[in-house]
Amino acid sequence: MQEFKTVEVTTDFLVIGAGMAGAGAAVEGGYWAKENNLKITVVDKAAMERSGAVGMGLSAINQYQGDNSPVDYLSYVRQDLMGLCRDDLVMDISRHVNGSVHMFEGFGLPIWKDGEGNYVHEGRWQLMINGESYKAIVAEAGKTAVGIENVIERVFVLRLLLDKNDKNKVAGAIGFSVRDPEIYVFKFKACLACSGGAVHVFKPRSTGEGLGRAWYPPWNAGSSSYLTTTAGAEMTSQEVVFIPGRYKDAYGPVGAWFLLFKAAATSATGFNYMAEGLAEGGELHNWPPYGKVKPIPTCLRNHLMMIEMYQKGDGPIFIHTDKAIAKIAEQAPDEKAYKKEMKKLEAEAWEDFLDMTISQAILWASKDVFPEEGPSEIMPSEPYFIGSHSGASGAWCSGPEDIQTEESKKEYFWGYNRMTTVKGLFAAGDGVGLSSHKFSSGSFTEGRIAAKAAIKYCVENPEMPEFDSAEVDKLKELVVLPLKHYEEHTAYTTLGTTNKKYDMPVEEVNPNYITPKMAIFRLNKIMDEYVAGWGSQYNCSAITLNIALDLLKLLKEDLPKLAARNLHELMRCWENVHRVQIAEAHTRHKLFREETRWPGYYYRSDFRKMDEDKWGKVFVNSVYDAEKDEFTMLTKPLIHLVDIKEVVGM
Ligand code: SFD
Ligand code: AMP
Repeated sequence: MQEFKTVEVTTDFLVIGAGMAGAGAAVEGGYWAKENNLKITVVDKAAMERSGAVGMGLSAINQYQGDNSPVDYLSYVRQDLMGLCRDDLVMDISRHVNGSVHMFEGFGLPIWKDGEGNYVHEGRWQLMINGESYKAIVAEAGKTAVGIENVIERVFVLRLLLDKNDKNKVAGAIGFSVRDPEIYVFKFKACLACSGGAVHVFKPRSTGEGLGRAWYPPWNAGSSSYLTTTAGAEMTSQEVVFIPGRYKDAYGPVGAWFLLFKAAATSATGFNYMAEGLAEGGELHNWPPYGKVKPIPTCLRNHLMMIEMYQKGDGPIFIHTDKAIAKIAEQAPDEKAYKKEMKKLEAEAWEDFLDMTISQAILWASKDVFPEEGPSEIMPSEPYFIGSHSGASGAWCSGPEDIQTEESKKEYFWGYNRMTTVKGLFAAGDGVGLSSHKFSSGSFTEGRIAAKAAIKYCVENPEMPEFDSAEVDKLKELVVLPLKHYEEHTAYTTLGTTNKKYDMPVEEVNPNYITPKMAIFRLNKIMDEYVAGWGSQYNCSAITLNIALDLLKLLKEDLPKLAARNLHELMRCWENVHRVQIAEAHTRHKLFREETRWPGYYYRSDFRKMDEDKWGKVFVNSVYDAEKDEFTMLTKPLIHLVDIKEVVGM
């Protein structure tokens, strides 16, 4: 096996993941680090310019407050999550997010403007952008703020290292280059886990030639969650997945269609399930008070769609793009204006996907779909773990001090904003639980908030912690083990193409090792069939969840046998290790919360209703002991900072 050299990086503050939250952390942290003469380093497994969820671009900024107050935003978020969010975290982002959006514009991001120069809104909180280069623009600002020499790209961070004298404090991290035979050992006072959410834990709907296509990026493999969980940080709401309703097969987002174009969706035979769900005696009345709020919570919108598809068998669901476009164009005063408007709408329809989900535009083109002429199919996707959109999973973090009540301060504040329960370990973006609906702009904002607090932590805790070098030596061997497995055992491979070195056929089947592709298939099958994926129509029970835990245990026993043909596959191996951790945490959380709180995200078939008395005022949290490989489940109280008396009305 090729020799690996060790690269040691000593810094004050390490940002792990240079996505939207990481870029925000770089911009803000770069400033405060300079002020305090500290060093900040940013590391990403990809190239920052196009890394993370926004790599392909976006067509909207989903969180902009405008003149709305943080309480307005909180009321929306709380309702969307069926009552369960952290008021302090949500309002904290809300009060700072306008500043981030104005920064984006300053960096050069084109935001749509109307004739009077005002931003064009998609919905109440969302702004339309020409966002194909959104990530490149934001990344450039982040790189400039920290200095290009402090950005390390194409290094996968595998695990955090704890202080040898204080096991509740971070001291470093270990990773490896995905391009060169190099192991990276980072030493720092504080770090920020902002390595995105988790995709491909559940089986994707895409198969065959489209396999791997998902709404959220497949390269977000649960690293934020893995890094914080295995460092011993308390995690929250790992049971809350996000299932977006998306255009079938290419997963094009629906927001612009529902909010900007005001399209309606119906079942195959034309049943307007949203309108009928709201009407007297409709399904939404079975989920008080959240069935009656506006907008209807995301999970309930899914729930109505799922009833049509799975209970009534009246699928597929159609989104009537043609009717929506016609309704807008009809308002044109004359034939000439109508034609012009149609051209504009057609261009906007295509741009929405070309800016954000190019494959959807390609699929439309290849299937001869003309959105102005006919409807498209939409359907609920597989579940994702994403703390920044309409899910809630992530680390249990300290909130800001200044907006707590006396009661909430005892539970929600421990010294530094966005610090996890492990000293020096901060989180942001998809990595933070219960601070949902922050999207790209709010993730950037949360990265700024966390970085500022982390620099304060470095100033107030100036001593560099020490990790155990014997542990690092062991980890260094572990990191490259999959390459060793492959080299040692590849000759036993029985199927497939030819291995040039050994002149032997190679593919997946080998009695001595498991390839990353086979490992992910196995994980996906377990999660889909027993933990409420689309294959089980999103149903699970204590019985299926316990079967899953048994199967995950067996899978975990096989993970040390992962094999990698090259550095890229080495990353794929460790990504799967990260995914399996969140899969188990999720299954345990789901088992613990004995109710169906988010119908449309998942159903506990043994507890079909929301149980407000038992579960309506608590968050489900967990702590993982990496040495014992044991989870401890617990609850934390839901404390409201403000009363929102009236739901927004039907
Ligand atoms: O329409 C490691 N999102 C949308 N947000 C919006 O504001 N508007 C939209 O229009 C949005 N839509 C949307 C969105 C996402 C996607 C994929 C589509 C459409 C198709 C959501 C936002 O993108 C999302 O909320 C934020 O990007 C979250 O930010 P953050 O920082 O938590 O995650 P990231 O940007 O993916 O970055 C993660 C980074 O970590 C790196 N990484 N680095 C080192 N070691 C490891 N082990 C690592 N693991 C991961 C990644 O490379 C990446 O750089 S719509 O559908 O709602
Ligand atoms: P999406 O494209 O589904 O990710 O949605 C983008 C934004 O629009 C998010 O803020 C969603 O919560 C919101 N959204 C999408 N569809 C609807 C809808 N039918 N009603 C209200 N809000 C929606």
